[in-house]
Amino acid sequence: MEPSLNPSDLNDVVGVYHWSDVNDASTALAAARQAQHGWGSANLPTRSELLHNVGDRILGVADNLAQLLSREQGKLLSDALAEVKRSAQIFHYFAGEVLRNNGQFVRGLRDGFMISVEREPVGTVLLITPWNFPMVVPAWKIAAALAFGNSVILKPSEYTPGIAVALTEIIADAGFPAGVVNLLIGDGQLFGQHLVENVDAVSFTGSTTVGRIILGQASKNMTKVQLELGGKNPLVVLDDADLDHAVDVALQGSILQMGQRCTASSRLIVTRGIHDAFADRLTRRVADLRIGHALDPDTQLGPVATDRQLARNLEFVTESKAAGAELLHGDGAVDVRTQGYYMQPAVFAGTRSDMRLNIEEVFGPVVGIIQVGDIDEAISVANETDYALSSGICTKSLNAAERFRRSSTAGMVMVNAPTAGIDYHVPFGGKPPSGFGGRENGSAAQEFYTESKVTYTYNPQESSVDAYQLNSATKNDNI
Ligand code: UN1
Repeated sequence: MEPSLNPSDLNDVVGVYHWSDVNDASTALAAARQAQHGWGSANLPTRSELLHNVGDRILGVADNLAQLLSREQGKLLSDALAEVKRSAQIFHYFAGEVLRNNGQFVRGLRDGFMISVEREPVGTVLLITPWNFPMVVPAWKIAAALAFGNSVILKPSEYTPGIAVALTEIIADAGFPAGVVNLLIGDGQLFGQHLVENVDAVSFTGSTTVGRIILGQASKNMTKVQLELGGKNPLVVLDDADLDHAVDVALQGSILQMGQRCTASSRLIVTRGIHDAFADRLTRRVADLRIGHALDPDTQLGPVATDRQLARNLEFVTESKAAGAELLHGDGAVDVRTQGYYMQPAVFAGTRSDMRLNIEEVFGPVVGIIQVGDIDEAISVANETDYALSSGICTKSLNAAERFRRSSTAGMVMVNAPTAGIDYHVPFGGKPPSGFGGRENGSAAQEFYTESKVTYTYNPQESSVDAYQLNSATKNDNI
């Protein structure tokens, strides 16, 4: 049994949870396997209604879920409520996708042949989810997996078990058959490999380091894998940008939600003409943020979610100072009444691409400004990264935005908008090593959660042509 503490107030025990072991994992696997067949062939309107029902139930208890999410993860109550509501919308969206899982029916190349292409469930899928969005990431993986007829084993971050318990209880109460959705809590190192090798597919959101390990394990039995990994997302601000708007975008993308997003804007690349005004205004906005308990309605910046993450963030601050970056804000003490994982957000100027701050994903409110001469240099610096998740540009020039869009190596490009924040009805994700194995959400979800079954049907009674011959010009003796 492990206690889960509130990052805003370490005296507040949010819950005490049983951590699963390898026996629990085997039980979950057997249950999921047994339930999958029935679920995969369940009546489509029933399947759709159940998913819709989950969305409705989430909305019915949205305030309670938001409280729990905020207490467990440390995000502001308003952000938590937005995440809960979006999770409900995602269940509603995928309820519709159940009925849009259309195949194709086409004429074959040989006369008398008809071919159907249908999408079948992959089978039993393992969903491994992070602590930064502990409701919406499980929601979009579970909803998609279920919509297309799979059974599910959810393994949420050990830092956020409570919201996963709440979500899976809602799913159970909505009327899903037993075994269709299973939950394992705790240290994935104890049972993760066993599951990865024995399920049909794994969808993982987390660090690139762990993603690589999962990919290695999956190779044994060729388990289908989808990985949504780290980022080092550039936000370019050009001289002609609307200054207030650009500062807003940078603040949203890099500091708010404590920078705890894989899509966070973590390199601010700013051209010379606007640089000083931008750095000055951003610093003032950051310095004005009220840091405090996430449930306090006056708070604008809550705590970091975990002790490990706090230590990592502070290490980046110390090291960047030592490396010669200029700390514009972030050295002061934090005055909060409760004891929690609080820190001042840090903004550095005078940083370079070769500094660790601009190379590794921090996952915290620590951001560096890189000054550049013009758009050409901005584009090349933006692409000076191993990651390829999201990128952004602030400019009034359509031409500059279009050039940036075409040259960016990232999987997603935001124009005059934060690199973070996504829509669930379009594909989401990056290129390796930020993503692997296909995108999530929108039309991409069906690709991952189904396999195609192609059936060729020949009717000899209806065709006078030899079935084993292609039509004249393309006749191929090997067929
Ligand atoms: C969102 O922006 O609402 O950390 C979710 C991230 C993604 C989730 C984004 N894994 O940015």
